[in-house]
Amino acid sequence: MTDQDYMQLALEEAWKGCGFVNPNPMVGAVIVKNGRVIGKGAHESYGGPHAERNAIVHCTENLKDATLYVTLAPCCHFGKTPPCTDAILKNGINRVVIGSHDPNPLVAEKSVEILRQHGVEVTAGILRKECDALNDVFFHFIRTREPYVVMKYAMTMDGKIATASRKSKWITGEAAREKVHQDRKRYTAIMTGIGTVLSDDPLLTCRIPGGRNPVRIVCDTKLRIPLTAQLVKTAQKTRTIIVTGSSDVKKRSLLSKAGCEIFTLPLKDGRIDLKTLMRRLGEMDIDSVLMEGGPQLNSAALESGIVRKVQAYISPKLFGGQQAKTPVGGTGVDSPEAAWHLSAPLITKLGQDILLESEVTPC
Ligand code: AOF
Ligand code: ZN
Repeated sequence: MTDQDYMQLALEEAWKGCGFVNPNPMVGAVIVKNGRVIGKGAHESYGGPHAERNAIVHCTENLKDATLYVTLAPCCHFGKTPPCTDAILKNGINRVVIGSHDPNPLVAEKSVEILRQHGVEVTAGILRKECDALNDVFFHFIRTREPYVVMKYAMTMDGKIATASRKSKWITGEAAREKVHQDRKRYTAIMTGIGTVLSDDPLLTCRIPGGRNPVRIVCDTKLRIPLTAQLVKTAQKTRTIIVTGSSDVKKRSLLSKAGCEIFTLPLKDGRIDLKTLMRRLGEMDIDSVLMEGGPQLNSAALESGIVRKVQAYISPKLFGGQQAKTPVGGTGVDSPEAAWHLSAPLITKLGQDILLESEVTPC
């Protein structure tokens, strides 16, 4: 087994924390001695022990002269838990292999220095790309304090998200839908627009075993959401935020009574200012938002510059129809040069469908 193989095991371990550690990072650790894995651990819940300490606790034998593989540089600060560097040194681990660098200013390169000063051999950057991808949310949030926004849509091969008669259930197959539910667990919040609520009456919950529901957010400028909407009817059980510019006192009070939280934001050109909304969500420690909206919300989000990743699910079907909707509305760009530029996509095959995932290059 190589360093890469052990780091791969640590990465698999890290996923155990998916959906339960935000806004902290997902981290996995593996401890190896004489060519055998003697302990594994993950950061499993927000505020709980870090991955390194969990791996140490799970060790089946003495750790002296063992190697620790960890997907993110160990911490060296007193936060909710004591520094992992202390535990590494106390247990006589003599080599530490790191995936990602930690941008947290409390950690940065300090922990590597501490370990080296104490004679521990440190190798950094093993499977760095994979380890960085695991925590795209954490890295973005710790730098900006604004949520990492993922714009998701499902379309046919002729680029339609609904038929001309506005029917959209179901475009993609089972495997693609399963991936969407995993993402509803991974990202802290899910956001949609009033158009989608009125046409689809969605629940926006996570329906996989061991899942956890995202905070549900509806952008509803004029507070048109019906009290009979599934989102409103289930708001007592699952946190639901309606973002509006309306001061309709009666409707606000009825929605509050049903368990919804109402956020009032000043409107910009008659629309919710999504950048301000993101700042406000960031203050609430909401580190990530999965957008499952329609063409209006998608164009507003792109125009306001909040989108960091685009997920396009493409199904081998054709809907046709001049009036059938496409994923991004608004007026669009004038010339191809003015396009939003995306990174080369990661391509995943999901049953008959494919998923293209690209980062949005900031302007
Ligand atoms: C984690 N889990 O496994 C590791 C982290 O507030 P604290 O004490 O939990 O510390 C959070 C910081 O610790 C986090 O921002 C990151 O920089 C570092 N490492 N955090 O939540 C872990 N190894
Ligand atoms: Zn730590």
